[in-house]
Amino acid sequence: VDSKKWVLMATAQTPTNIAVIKYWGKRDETLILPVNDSISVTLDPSHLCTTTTVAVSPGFEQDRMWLNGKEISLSGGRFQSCLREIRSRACDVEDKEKGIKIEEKDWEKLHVHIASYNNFPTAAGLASSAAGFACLGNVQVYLFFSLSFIIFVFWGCYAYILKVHWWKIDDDFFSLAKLMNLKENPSQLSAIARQGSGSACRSLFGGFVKWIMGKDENGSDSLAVQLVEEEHWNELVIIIAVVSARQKETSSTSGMRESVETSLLLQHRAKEIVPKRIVKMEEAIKNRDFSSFAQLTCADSNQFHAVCLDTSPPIFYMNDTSHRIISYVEKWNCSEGSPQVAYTFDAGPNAVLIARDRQVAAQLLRRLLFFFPPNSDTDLNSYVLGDKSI
Ligand code: 2P0
Repeated sequence: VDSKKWVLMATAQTPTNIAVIKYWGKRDETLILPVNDSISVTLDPSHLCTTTTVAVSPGFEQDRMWLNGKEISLSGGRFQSCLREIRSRACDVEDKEKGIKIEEKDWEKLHVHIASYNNFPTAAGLASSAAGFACLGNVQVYLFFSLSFIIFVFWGCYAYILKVHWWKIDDDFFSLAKLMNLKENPSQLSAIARQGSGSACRSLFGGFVKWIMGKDENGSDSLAVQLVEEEHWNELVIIIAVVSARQKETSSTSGMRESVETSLLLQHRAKEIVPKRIVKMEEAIKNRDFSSFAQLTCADSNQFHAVCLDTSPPIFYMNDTSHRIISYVEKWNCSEGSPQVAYTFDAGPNAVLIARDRQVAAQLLRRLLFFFPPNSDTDLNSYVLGDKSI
């Protein structure tokens, strides 16, 4: 590598995932090893995703990163460990046409520039969430691989975002891994993503994904696997209702640390409840058994929030509106005689609602708009995504 004139770039789109059996609690904080297995569904990146371009050039003097156009610090340990892991696996890259050759040993010396944008609708306030993406540890990782979590920008009304297609993952997904010509398979890459942010490892596959907690102390077997192929259960529709105008007060990382330290319910859940639930959930997904799927999803969300309440001091992620949505869905399911909609809430008040099919989703959307009308100053069209599919 002798010329300072070239820049090599790779771009990737990275989706988010929503857990139906939650990850909450680490047994190793540095390696990010969880206390239980978890299962998630990967969302369609055309609706909610981050597009990341990674560039490398001998002309770059340091690693730098921009999030939605604003430069952010890369000093965090998580970022550095991911970069180290990726660099150590980087392979030769050659572009004969342009006369560029980067050998394995060169990657140690080359710095990267990373630019990342999210595709949340700006008018909805969702895209202006650079500040709302408070946990830069997460952000840094998902820029590379995937992401765990999208922390929505909150405002005092609802946004409905519909997902109707399962996303199929391909090689373009891994921007940095691609740039550095990594040979690892997605499961092996997931173990690197995990070290940046736990739930990020589940976004390396489409469809339903399980993060196996693993047993090794070094974390080598704590990785993600795809449970069923992307098209397996494509009748499901996911609607995300953005509920609150406030940013969450307790980050997931510190919240789960406090729960591990203080909640007896967490210990019981990790040992006695989740292992059985994981088996049942895998069965429900395999058989496309919506009743069982919905029952397990709702129960696990409720237990995760019960663990938060069992933490000292207690952590409140849901708000009154979240509770009203739960009551509403429970009543609806009860009146139909079998579940039509599953709900799940992560470390925040926003509702993730999973409808059994498109008819139910259309009904759900109408009912949400009726019972939880958006603020009058909201332009609904600006944040209803994917509604044409319903
Ligand atoms: C999950 N959450 O399974 C659960 C449910 C939040 C509630 O994974 O510390 O941002 O970076 O590993 O991945 C959020 O945790 O935390 C999370 P770190 P992460 O999706």
